[in-house]
Amino acid sequence: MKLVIAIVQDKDSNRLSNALVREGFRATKLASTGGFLRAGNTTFIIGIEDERVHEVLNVIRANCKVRDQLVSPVSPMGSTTDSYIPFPVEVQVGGAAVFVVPVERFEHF
Ligand code: 2BA
Repeated sequence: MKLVIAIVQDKDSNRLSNALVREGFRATKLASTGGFLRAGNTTFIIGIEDERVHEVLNVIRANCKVRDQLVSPVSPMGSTTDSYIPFPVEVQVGGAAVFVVPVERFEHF
């Protein structure tokens, strides 16, 4: 068994949970915050048999979009603040950051 941990953008989270339910996967959604953008995102944890991992990954891939987002850096790169102008920079976010980890044991009472 594997645990799929998928961090997705909030904009994709409803569509992804609907698709997972429709395809018969069990999932838990956690509200999370990205360390870099400090914006809300959604973390899905999905316990799944090894042979179905690729199906879950396909559902995630099909329902999570890559988007460009503008970010204002929170602090200057150098040591002087006098001439600091916080130019927004564009970063590409998503579709999803996915970890697949082995599960030693699963009990469901
Ligand atoms: P954030 O940490 O808010 O990152 C949002 C986006 O900012 C990232 O998109 C990436 O394009 C950019 N970014 C992140 N750290 C950066 C840095 N040090 N320098 C330059 N650009 C940076 P994604 O890579 O698609 O990540 C989306 C969200 O997935 C992340 O939100 C974070 O919550 C999670 N994530 C991504 N990689 C992770 C990892 N290795 N471990 C844990 N969480 C991860």
